[in-house]
Amino acid sequence: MLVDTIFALASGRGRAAIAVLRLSGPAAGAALSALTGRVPPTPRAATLTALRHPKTLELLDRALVLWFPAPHSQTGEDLAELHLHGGRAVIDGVVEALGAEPGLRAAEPGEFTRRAFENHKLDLTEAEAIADLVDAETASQRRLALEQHGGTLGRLYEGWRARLVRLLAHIEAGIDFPEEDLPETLDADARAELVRLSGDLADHLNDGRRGERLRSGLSVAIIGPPNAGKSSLLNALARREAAIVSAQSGTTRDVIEVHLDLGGYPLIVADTAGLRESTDEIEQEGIRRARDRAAHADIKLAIFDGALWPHRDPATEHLIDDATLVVVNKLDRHGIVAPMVGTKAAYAVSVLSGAGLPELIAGLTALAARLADTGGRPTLTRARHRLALKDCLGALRRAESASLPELAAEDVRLATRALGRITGRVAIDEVLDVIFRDFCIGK
Ligand SMILES: Nc1nc2c(ncn2[C@@H]2O[C@H](COP(=O)(O)OP(=O)(O)OP(=O)(O)O)[C@@H](O)[C@H]2O)c(=O)[nH]1
Ligand SMILES: [Mg+2]
Repeated sequence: MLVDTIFALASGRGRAAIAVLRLSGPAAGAALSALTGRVPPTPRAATLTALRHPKTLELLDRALVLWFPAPHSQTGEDLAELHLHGGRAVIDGVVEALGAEPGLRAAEPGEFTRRAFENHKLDLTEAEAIADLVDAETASQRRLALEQHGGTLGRLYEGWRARLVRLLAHIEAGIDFPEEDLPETLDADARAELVRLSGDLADHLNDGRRGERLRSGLSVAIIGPPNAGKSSLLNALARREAAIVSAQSGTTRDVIEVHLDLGGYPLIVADTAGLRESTDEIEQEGIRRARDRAAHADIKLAIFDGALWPHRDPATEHLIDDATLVVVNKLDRHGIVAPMVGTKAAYAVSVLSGAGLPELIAGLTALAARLADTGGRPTLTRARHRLALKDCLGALRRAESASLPELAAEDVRLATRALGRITGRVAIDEVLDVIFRDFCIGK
């Protein structure tokens, strides 16, 4: 099969000191020679060289060139990196020249990483980790992506898959070589291993969605009655005037979101409309959205208007649960230092003066850590992993209760395939398309 040679800008668009362009494939060396007018430079060494248009010989840039001959490259193919000066005209000139070379074309999204996967340089969990690393906005997301990139998750799943393959061989040996009488059920060893494996999987699945939460950001909903200071709190957390604040109740109608990095945890904080009975159609819709946010949030900040203390809005109080931090605002007006709401200790704050806010932020960070800290254990980070693991566990549970060893063997085979879908160690073209489609070009 003839493989195209692909090229793409690996660094971001826009003016920069340096722009990195990568080429990968069998014609990479020839294209490099055409641009530099010489044989490819010493492998894996930085070489400063002039780049000229192969046809017009016009000088395009003086660039640093790196040459990685196959198979010792990121993609496993011949690969070259051009470290250009990061100006538009420089990049355009080189891209135009490369596009005119035989066998070269612009890369599709994710194509470099896909080639690395197809050449067994990494498994699918590691490929996904590259996308996550590029998207990581906080330290904890970076840590999670780096662990997965290092192969911890892939190794865990491959370890389980290897155990399943051994178990399958064991069961099938019993079927193919029965002594005298055909075995009616699984032997005790096989059964014990099945139970151990499904226990391990169930533990891993029962992780409170930590990895997925960390990867996508924890959702926080600020809820409360009108005028309690929800928008003021959002602005204080965001340190900017993201939402309109006014003494008029019913100011906020729509959901307003800000992204925050709190102690390394990614938070998506939403300010919502004040909860109250309303006849205004727009406000009613806002309140419906507020309730919807509250229902789906990982964390709720229930904020009460301390100026009305001890009155507390029953609609807000009703929504308090384990993942709720209760806040009584306007401490400057009520002066109660340790308010209780039901059985819950509330944070007394004044968003206006800033009093009590450090304690509230510390509490919020601690709760985020409790919900998203993976404790360094390999943690699934995507719904794709979870689905495959659930399929695998389902098949193992069926195998445990199978009436015949033949049926158990078939279920174990299905379980093995389900795990293989995660790391990509089985034929799974349709899964590949879905994963690499989400990459951006040049990765
Ligand atoms: N005294 C005092 N006033 C505050 C404090 N925090 C907010 N306010 C005032 O309370 C009023 C309402 O604040 P908002 O932040 O708009 O309240 P909200 O909960 O978003 O209100 P709605 O959007 O109408 O639901 C404004 O006039 C704020 O300036 C505080 O800590 N102390
Ligand atoms: Mg508001």
